Amino acid sequence: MITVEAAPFSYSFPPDKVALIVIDMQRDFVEPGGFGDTLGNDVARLKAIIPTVAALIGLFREKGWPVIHTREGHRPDLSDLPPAKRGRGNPTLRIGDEGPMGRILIQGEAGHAIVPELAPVEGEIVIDKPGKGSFYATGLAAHLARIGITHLVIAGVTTEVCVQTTMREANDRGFDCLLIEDATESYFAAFKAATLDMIRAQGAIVGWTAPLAALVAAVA
Ligand code: C5J
Repeated sequence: MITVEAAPFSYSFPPDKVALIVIDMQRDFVEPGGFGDTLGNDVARLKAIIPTVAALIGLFREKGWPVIHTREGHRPDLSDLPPAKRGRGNPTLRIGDEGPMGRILIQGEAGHAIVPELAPVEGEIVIDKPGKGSFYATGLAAHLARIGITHLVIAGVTTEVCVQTTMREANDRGFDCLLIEDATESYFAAFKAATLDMIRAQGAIVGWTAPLAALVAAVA
């Protein structure tokens, strides 16, 4: 077992049963003109974590541990987009509309791609998901079962939406999850802080959190 100094108490994982899930590090969330921007958010906050996420991915690749990427998005015919999701909020462009990086949040468009610095390499699993959680309407659970994963290290955006939803889904399915604090970000600093608190509360009711440095120190 490898033990990480984490909160609310140390997190231990078997190195042959751990995987990294990098959630939605797509141009649509971190670059101007994408989905996050159309909703009125400051995307610069999210772009800032790219080097830390890259270092985390590098650590897993170096160790030969599985790296899984997710992408939020929809089919070009919008058949997997609930009207409630398309109608939500007051964005300048809605999901499926043509934007500067192609159609907003649509599979295959430039904005849907993972940022080049974090691009998946051959052999890494990429999960396309229509919802906020990574387990809903995807093959993620089957992939994790097939490769014998019991512990998940989690990174990506946004902390209180897709990251938190995925972590709760994973927790309910029996995975022990560690969220890397400086490898996740929200458009709202207060929401990130509150989410980290909620995850760790009541004796790690959803899971653990730790900075990347703590994980690096543990695996050294
Ligand atoms: C959002 C996400 N925030 N990836 N998606 O709509 O968190």
